[in-house]
Amino acid sequence: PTKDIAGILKSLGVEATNPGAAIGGKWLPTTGSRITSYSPVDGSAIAEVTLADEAAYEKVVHAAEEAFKTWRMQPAPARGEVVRQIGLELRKHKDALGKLVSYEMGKSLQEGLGEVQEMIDICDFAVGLSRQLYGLTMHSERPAHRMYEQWHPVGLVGIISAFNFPVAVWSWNAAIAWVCGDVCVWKPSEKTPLSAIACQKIVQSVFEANQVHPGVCGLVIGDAKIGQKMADDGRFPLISATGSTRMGKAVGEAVGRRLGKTILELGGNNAMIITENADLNIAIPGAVFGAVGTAGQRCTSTRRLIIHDSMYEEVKERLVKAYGQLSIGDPLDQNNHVGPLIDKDAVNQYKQALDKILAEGGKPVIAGEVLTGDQYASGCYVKPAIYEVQRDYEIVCHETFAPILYVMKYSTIEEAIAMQNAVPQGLSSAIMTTNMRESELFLSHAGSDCGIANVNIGTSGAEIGGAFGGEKETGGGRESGSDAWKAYMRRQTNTINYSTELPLAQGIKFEL
Ligand code: UN1
Repeated sequence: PTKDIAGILKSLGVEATNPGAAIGGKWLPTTGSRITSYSPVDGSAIAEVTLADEAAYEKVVHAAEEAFKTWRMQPAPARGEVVRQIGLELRKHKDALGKLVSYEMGKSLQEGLGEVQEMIDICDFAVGLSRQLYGLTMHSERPAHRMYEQWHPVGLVGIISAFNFPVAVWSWNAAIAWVCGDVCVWKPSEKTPLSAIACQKIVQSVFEANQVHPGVCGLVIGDAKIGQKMADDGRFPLISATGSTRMGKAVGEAVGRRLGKTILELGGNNAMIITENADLNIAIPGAVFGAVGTAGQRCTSTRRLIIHDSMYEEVKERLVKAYGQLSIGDPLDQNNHVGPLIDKDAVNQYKQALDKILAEGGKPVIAGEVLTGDQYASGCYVKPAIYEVQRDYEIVCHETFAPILYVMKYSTIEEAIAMQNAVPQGLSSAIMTTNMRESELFLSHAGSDCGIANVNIGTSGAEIGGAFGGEKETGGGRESGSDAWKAYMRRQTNTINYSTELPLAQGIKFEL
């Protein structure tokens, strides 16, 4: 299935060697180091990218500043129309882009296509939103005064995204930011640069057809240093960063020092509670997809199962049976359920985590191992593992970006919720129950402390219509649907006096 990769790259306009910086469709020559994007699927070199250097970065940021002056004056629905056309263009390229994402990142083809579908969906959402950037009107306490609020674009939005959703997370930010009147500079993960280049080309064709200033969509491919530069750069009023908690703390600190705004969407350590009232025909597939989907490399992946005593042995047995049916291999082959990890560094982290689990006293239910053999020649394939652990192990409180599932027991629902909350991260959570008292407690103020709390569905696979993000070390930011758009705009309160007097608020008298 990956044999047609040359054709896929060609149809998306990705060359053998690509500059790593662009202002719309203008690709900038750079003198940065040259990197090769290797596929974790089969270890092949796909294409090369020259990383953005300082001069290219400056040009992209400068073009964004220029572009903002005209883009912000376009009516929001006109900006929405451009985003609508991007959605149409993405539909045309869904198959090729989905395959490239799958081949470059290693997720299953279904998930690669699903990711492009998320991009299409967020474009549709943003088009409607472009006519709904509502502010409130308030009644003034002063006679013949009108008071209302309006939302203006913030300006340059820096988007830092991770390898695991190499295209969708960018689109959640960019599509919303654009209808809000902002301009974007994107620093994708240097582990998935080609998927980013393909997106830049898709957008550019629409921009050119609509005479949009190319600076509205900037791209700088680089390492953490470029991300840090953006975080320090006062020309970006807003930085939206998705990735590890370690990265988010560095970005948050830098942006905070200059009192800029951030949207941080960082690590998760997502648990599913399986109660004595769970329907296991839903719970088991939900847990398995959550734990092994994307090879455990979603920030929403299920990492912990908190299981009622009375169900514990049965759940374990059914998990072992389900894991026994998983086929691991080329993610573009639709018969496989689990693809590779992103690279060998990730494999090392997986191995280190397994050592740590055992050192802390964890017991294998299904022991993890790195897979070898012809079809695993890239060295990036690992076996999805399950370990019995105690809730307070250090490794259990840490997000390992790999298919490792921890199982543990509880006896009361209050205890289960406390266990679910007893980690530093707060992204996603789920309860499997048919009992209304349990599910309502889980969703109450005394329940899950996460940004996402689900009943009878897994922890991953959120829809774009809701606000996406989480609390605590997950960073507190919200992207995508609901009113997440407000973070991309600045609020202005306006009071207008249409009388011939100058009454003061709070009844203050000031007479000359
Ligand atoms: C991420 O892993 O950074 O809910 C995003 C999900 C996806 C998004 C995950 N819609 O699993």
